[in-house]
Amino acid sequence: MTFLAFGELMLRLSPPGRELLMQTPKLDVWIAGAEANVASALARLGHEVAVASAVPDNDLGRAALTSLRGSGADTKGILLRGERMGLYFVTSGAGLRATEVIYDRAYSSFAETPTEAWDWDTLLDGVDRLHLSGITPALGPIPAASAIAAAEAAAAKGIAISFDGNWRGKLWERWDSDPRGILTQLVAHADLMFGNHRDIALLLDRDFGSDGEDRRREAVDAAFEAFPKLQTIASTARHVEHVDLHRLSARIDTRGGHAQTDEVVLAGIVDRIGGGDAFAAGVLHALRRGGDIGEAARTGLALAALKHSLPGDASLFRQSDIDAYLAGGLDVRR
Ligand code: KDG
Repeated sequence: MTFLAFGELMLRLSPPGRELLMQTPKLDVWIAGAEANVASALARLGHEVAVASAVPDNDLGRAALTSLRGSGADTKGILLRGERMGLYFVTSGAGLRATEVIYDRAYSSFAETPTEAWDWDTLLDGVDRLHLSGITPALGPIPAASAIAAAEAAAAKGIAISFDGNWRGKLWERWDSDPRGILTQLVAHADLMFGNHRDIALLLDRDFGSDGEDRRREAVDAAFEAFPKLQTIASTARHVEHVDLHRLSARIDTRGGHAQTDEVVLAGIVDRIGGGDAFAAGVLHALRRGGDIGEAARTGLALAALKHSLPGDASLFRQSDIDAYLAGGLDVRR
């Protein structure tokens, strides 16, 4: 195994089309969870990747495992335990109504798994990159301790760690949490972070003002100073013109330079959820192929842009789709 993603494997329930939860008679079901989304996207791009998670030993858990296996990801590190699958509901926006997320994941199998149940020696065997995000520690003190234990175990073995900020205020607010105190312990072990100047502001308790290239560089320089292991910080900038019309660009900063893509216009968006995970997967994919940060930024942006064309959380794309996207031309491919 090369990549290991640790996080909650979830079910996402969405009213079809633009319906509201309180109006719809049916729900579409998708497999979700930010870290699992990254893992399945990487697996579809041909990488060896495993997921460490926990699901209940019932048909919901088994359906999630079957779906994840379908992507090519290894699910041996997924514990069958506990009572419930973590759920979340997404109501797609329309017109001037924004997309809305409701979490229903308290007491899930993953959130209730004790820290000592994760056997990091076995889970990390053969792994050369552990992928974590800020969602696991937001779930409560036990998942937070587990994420820190995972990062410490990986660091002790010399395994590289990527960390996606994935700020989820609704989750941190549910308990007496200390996001900065916890997240800094994770970032301290990471060589690669996905996050923008707002994520960095939270980590460093500093205000870097609003968007802008100078602000961004000031923030990343401060992050590089605070976290000596950190070598690369990748992020997207999104401008929402309308729920169906966004502009997206990508940027990667290293200690010695940066790469910035042009902005792409995402018109007719089908589903934006999972775009950040697709970006992370695209960056990890390009770097693993030996690409430089320019290629990584373009590939991450391509995968993120392509994800917006699909319903559900997952990125189902192959290298040939990325190549076709980067070559431009939107006419029928025959
Ligand atoms: O990036 C998509 C995730 O937000 C989604 O899969 C659910 O993991 C999830 C979360 O906590 O928001």
